[in-house]
Amino acid sequence: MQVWDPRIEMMPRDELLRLQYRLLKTLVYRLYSFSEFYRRRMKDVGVHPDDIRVLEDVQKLPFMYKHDLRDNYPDTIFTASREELVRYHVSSGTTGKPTVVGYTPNDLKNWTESIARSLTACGLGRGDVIQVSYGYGLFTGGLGLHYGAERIGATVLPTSVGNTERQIELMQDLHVTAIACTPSYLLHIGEVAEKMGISIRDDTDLQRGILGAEPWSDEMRKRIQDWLGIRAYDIYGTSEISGPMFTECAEQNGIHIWGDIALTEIIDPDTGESLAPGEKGELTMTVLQKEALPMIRYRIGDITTVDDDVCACGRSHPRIMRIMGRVDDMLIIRGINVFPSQIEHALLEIPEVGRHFQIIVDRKGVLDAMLVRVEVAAEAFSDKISDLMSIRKLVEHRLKTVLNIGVDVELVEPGTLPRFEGKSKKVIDRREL
Ligand code: DLL
Repeated sequence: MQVWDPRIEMMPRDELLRLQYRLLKTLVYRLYSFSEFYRRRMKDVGVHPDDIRVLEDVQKLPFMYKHDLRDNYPDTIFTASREELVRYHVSSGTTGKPTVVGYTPNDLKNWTESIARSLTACGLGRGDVIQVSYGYGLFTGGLGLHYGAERIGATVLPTSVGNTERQIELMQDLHVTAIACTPSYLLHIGEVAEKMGISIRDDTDLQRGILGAEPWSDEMRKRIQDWLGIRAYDIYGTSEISGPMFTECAEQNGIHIWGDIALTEIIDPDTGESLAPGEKGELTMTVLQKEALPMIRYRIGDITTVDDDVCACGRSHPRIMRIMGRVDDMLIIRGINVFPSQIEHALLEIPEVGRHFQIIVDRKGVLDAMLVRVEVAAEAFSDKISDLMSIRKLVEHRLKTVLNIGVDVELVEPGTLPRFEGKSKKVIDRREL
């Protein structure tokens, strides 16, 4: 097994905790001394850097939210001067103002090192050809993976998104061994390849997928692996913490969060209290070494659990389990909480169901109504109404059992629902209109 930086990645847990404490203390002193914004924040909750005496004292520090970046648009919160910055990324800002993230040379170095460790943990290295099919540009996916892959000595094919047929030709011609893209885009690539008469499994050298930037389920992983003949690894990050940073290892059992890079907490989203390992809550991170845009107890909004045990691979850093969704993705349907990921999980367990679905939420009179549109699997598709009726009944029954509410199901032909090159949009909530 290859390990990029064994000294850090295999560090005994107590040493790692001491390192985190030292980094936290340094960060807090630096921000209190030099940043008006952070000093004010700390004073508002009555905490001084001297009060941080053990690692758990991180809980005394105030939270940060995405709106802190929006309110300080574009860069008044930065703790590095213009002369020190070497890169900006800008998030698309689906709601409200976009957020701008700045990087110093050290910020880029730490980001790249983090991805180098992660890609190595996924089994990649020299001799691999990595097709980076995340968007290049303001989005962090393309450039983040690009520099991380170069750092480990792999060969990068910087295709970015789009022009899918060409991507598939290049994948074949240049003997691509790994692809980094959203799971949705890989599904699309697989389908377009089939239309071109190419099987990714049999006619390419693809062995690994580094898939993330959107929620996906273990069932989807299984389908992708079985269909395309690859191993699919989950990759996680957000622009505010730099970009894509953390992945699973060969165990495929949780995403390693490098503890010298980020201090992870799981918070009860309602009370703000810290939760124990294994308890489900909102992921909150303190990025320990960021120079240009430090994030302290940043409430990311993603729901997950943390596993603190040393991984079977020997890496000692904590792992987060698959993201179940975002706090703000949760749909409240007739008073019941529903995460789109639960729906994906339930649907993909049914072999007659294809890989694509869409959730439409509407209001009928005073009641919420949810319609799940599902593609039937190509193998299961027939023109016989009676077959389709029984699949629909099965799907409705399964969803009712999992979600505890009745849901309308509409079966559609394979290839009908929209396909996505970047992050997918699976939920249409018409109640918002
Ligand atoms: O999506 C960074 C990234 C690029 C991650 C490439 C992975 C690969 P943002 O655009 O700021 O950054 O969006 C961050 O996307 O808070 C999650 O809600 C979601 N997300 C990212 N990775 C995953 C994942 C990039 N593996 C937001 N599983 C996050 C589930 C994910 N959700």
